[in-house]
Amino acid sequence: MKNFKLPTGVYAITDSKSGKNKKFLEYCEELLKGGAKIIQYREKKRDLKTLLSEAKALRELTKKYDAIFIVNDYLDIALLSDADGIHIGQDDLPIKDVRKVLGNDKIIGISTHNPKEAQQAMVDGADYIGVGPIFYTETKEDIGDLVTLEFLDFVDKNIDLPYVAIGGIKENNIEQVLSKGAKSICLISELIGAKDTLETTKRINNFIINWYEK
Ligand code: 3NM
Repeated sequence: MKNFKLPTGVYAITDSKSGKNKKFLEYCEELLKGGAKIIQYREKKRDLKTLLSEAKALRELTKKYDAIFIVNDYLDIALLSDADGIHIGQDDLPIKDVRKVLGNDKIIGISTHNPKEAQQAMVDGADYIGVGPIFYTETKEDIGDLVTLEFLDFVDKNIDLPYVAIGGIKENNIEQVLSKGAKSICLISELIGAKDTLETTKRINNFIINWYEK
């Protein structure tokens, strides 16, 4: 997508594990009410029919809140749910092929973990990149080495693409991430695992926005 910009603030990602007993659409609505302007549907252990029906339901909800809707990994689910785009990993289909299927009006994001991957994402025509894991996290399995704030600093200074900082980011360490210039910040367990997802999202989202309006 031409000139795509990630919204400044919380980049929300769904995660039933962090949500424990919370109902999927209820916590998604709290994330959106709390101010998240982008939400990624990311569930690893679901059959395809459930993935599609949840993705379609979240597509409808995001329309109500005027938020961007991204699907993790599944190209078929992204197409069938009319998502705004897809987020893929390094081991997924190549960006050039995904672009052939989705066209130029959709958003393609890719997770990156080192300068080479970030530079390659630019060459391949990604619309944004994920930068992580910055800190230790138990939310994602097989996370690999932490990229630390050093890689975030590199991306901010050298990569001409919007990026989302991710991995182990909490209310008590978010300033370290903001200090590097990150404007789009993903917190999964901190928000979905919070007692009050709506209030926590609102507080953190406003904190990020205010940081850049200072
Ligand atoms: N991707 P939390 S880290 C989904 O580094 C995901 O690419 C990562 O969850 C990456 O905010 C991660 O609970 C999990 O730490 C982030």
